[in-house]
Amino acid sequence: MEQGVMLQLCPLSDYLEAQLTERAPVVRWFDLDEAAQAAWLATEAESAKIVVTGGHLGCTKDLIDALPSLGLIAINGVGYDKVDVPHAQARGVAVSTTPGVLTEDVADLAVGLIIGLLRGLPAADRFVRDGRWLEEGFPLKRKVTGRRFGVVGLGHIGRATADRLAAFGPIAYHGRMPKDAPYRYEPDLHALARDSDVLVLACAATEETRGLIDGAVLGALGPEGYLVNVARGSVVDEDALVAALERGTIAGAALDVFADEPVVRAALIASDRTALAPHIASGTAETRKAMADLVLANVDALLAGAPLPTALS
Ligand code: 8YV
Repeated sequence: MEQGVMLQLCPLSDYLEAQLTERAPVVRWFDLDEAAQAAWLATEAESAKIVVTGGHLGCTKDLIDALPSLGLIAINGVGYDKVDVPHAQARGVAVSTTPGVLTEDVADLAVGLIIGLLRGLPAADRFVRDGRWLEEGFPLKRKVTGRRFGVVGLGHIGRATADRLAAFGPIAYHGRMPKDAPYRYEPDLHALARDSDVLVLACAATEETRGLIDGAVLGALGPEGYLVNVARGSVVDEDALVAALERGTIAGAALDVFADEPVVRAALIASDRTALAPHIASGTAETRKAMADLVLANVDALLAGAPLPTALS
């Protein structure tokens, strides 16, 4: 395929940006304002062969439709909820992701968030920095070992999370169907929430899982229960979550993902029941390098007219 131009929709690692520019001219789409984007499309749209984007951002249907020669949307991530994949594929546009390489990091972060939330690590850090230790002791927090963990979505990330959490306490999981795993399958999400001390979200964001964690599920989790989300913000009804945190109908929540990120609701920021992270689950140098190499493998394959290594089917 003629190399064409690549549209880069969001900032990427220095390594990936440098590698992309070695392959073809790159248009930094996120640096252009709306008028500049429209002007570019009016004259250059035909030249764009590849879109490179993040899992959190995807690519709009409008942009797909505005690029007649587009051959690939290369997502630097595993989530493809922000791309209308059937629509892209119907237009002959392949969509690739970076499966496998970020599983362990996301699972590690889920465990870190659980310990951080139950032991109050964000507040403990502030406590030392603010000099309050000189005046008083840090309040007692909650024990992690012995908790009952419920995992929603036992895909690769859910399984890796469950395997780590098994060192701390009993595991049950919910999903569309039981998996070949040494953990208790719970077909009823409300029952899973009721029987869990910590409910960890690791499912894909789909129409089916949109708002899955609603007031009723949070109510079932109960005033001693904690919610941890390393999946997508859309899986949680954030109004219901804010209400549950404010009323103390759940004990707390640790969140790496948000409905409208990077905008985080003031109520989640203000709550002393939350531990918050800026969507960093795959954010290690090692994993971002491995993700970048998978993006590049797909870009190279498209340019060479070869089969794409990790395209969605
Ligand atoms: C990234 C992600 O933060 O894999 C995903 O779907 O959301 C994350 O790994 C993001 O895609 C980085 O571009």
